[in-house]
Amino acid sequence: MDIIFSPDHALHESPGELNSGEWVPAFEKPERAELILARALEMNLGKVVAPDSFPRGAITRIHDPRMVDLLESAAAEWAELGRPGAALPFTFFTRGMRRDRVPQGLEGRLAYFCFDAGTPVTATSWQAIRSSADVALTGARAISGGASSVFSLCRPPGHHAGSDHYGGYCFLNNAAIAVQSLLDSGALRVAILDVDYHHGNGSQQIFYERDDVLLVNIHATPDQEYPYLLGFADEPGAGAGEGFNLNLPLPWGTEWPDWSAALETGCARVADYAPDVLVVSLGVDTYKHDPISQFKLDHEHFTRMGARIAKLGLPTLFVMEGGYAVAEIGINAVNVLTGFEGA
Ligand code: Q9C
Ligand code: ZN
Repeated sequence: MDIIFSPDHALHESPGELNSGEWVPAFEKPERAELILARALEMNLGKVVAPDSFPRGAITRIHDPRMVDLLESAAAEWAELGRPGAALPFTFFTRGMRRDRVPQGLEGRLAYFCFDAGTPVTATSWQAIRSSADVALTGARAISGGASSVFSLCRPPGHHAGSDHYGGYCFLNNAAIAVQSLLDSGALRVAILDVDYHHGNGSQQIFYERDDVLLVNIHATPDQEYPYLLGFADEPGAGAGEGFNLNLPLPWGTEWPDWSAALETGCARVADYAPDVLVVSLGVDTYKHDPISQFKLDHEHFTRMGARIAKLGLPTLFVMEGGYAVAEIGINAVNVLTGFEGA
């Protein structure tokens, strides 16, 4: 399968993050994408294709234009205020606070649109953020044009970003933007299978009231794990979307037998939905040695994951999300793709 990739991803590099109360090197780093690309080439997965540039309108089909504006200008505004480093909020929403008006100042807009302290906007981040969305959109265009499978090697990742909030190393929801473009190009129903270790809260919020997108999420239970405040089993969708959101939360320590049972449940739901296209939010932070995660999958399980997904027999767009065991990220991510192709 073709690999959509842009070297522009490297323009986003987090200066570090808070982890367990300490300032540490960022887990989400440029090396991740480079090592996945290197492994894909080593395994002859396919040819590398540069992304096309898509109009901003493809992004604002999903995201609040005010948030998109903020992502584009935050770093420059931050510098103008004489602040060092990257643009980060200091405060966040909680119960009882205003949600109906966006504050004027930069700090206030960051508080309004950003939901965690791990997602800094640096001077060159926007170009990487935009190119990551273009990588997803280029993959979607190839699928709409008849390709049976494509790998959009997105970085930064996207599934934590909602229509009007960003966080979790994610700025724009690349998978959701791709899904919308597939629908706008003629698909009637699209399913998202999110196998990242963390719940894809952004994707869920975006599609929660829609029946043209089925979202199946397999992830660590929010009782124990980030993003904590969404992703429980009792979130079936709402309104027209009721029955089109399926959360399959699992406890810390989950190994392949329980994880693959959830995959079976999720795949059965996808098959029942009979979508025109499947989009896989491909996180490999379920790996047993991931530094911020608590599942126990091993290399071979990623191959089996890909093979099970292939059995659905659907045109499939893989969109890269998380995975932080950097030395082995290439093996794990590409095992899913070769498992898919070998099935
Ligand atoms: N400082 C994705 O996998 N919490 N995002 C990390 C350590 C944020 C993960 C805790 C995890 C976000 C795309
Ligand atoms: Zn993750």
